[in-house]
Amino acid sequence: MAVLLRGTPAVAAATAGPSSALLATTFRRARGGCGRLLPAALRLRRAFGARASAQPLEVCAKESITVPGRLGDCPFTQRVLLTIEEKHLPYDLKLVDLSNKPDWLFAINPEGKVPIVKVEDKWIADSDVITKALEEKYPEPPLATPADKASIGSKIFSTFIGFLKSKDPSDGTEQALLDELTSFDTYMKDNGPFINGGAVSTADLSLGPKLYHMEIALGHYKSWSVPDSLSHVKQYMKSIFSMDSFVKTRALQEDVIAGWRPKVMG
Ligand SMILES: N[C@@H](CCC(=O)N[C@@H](CS)C(=O)NCC(=O)O)C(=O)O
Repeated sequence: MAVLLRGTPAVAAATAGPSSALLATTFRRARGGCGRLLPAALRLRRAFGARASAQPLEVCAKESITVPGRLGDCPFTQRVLLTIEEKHLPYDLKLVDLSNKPDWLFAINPEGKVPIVKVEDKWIADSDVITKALEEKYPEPPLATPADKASIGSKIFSTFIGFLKSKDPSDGTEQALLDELTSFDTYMKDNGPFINGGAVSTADLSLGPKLYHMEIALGHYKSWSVPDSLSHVKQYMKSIFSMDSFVKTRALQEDVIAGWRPKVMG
């Protein structure tokens, strides 16, 4: 089963709590600003961008397992949605029940995974490939992270999963995660507030959802949280998690918890 969500722009999601963000009314992103006065160059760029993307992008995404008709808990999908939101592009979400995958899903992605986005009449799978394609087709505002910084923080997700799945408190998985977070903390102290300095870029949009999953899953399953000594990591998470685009596209905590359960139990 799939649920197609189209709707009018809504500002409610930016201020609403986690349980009401991205419900079935809010999926077409407003273009341009919100009544703010923009510099001429930015107005032109946005006007051009809006023309280039008159048709909403179609995005296939995981459906919530706790609230039908709502966006689910896939960090790769959130990364893609954050990119689309930060580029001010309109989009329609097609929610897919991953526990009962429809045939059409395999027709557009034989792997049967989401996210999948239709760019120039072609379905593209995998968040890496999708975000690169979006950057090429919609270069404004530029979001690419320079190559020498693109892998900053990239081992945090795998070490988080290792620790989450671990049943032996002395197997070193917690320390492996702490080592990655400590190295990220040192980097952010010298280079922040974002990975590429002052402006958010693709590396942040990829890492942010993964840190969100880490916080919720480790908090729930291991009563663990990022140590206060890693203050730059904590500040970074706070900044990313409070971005309007993040609030609008984040998963419900219940979905994140339910989504990781098989890995914890397995
Ligand atoms: N490398 C892919 C991973 C996508 C992925 O694993 N998606 C999960 C949901 S978060 C999925 O569709 N799982 C369905 C399945 O594995 O059958 C990406 O970056 O887009």
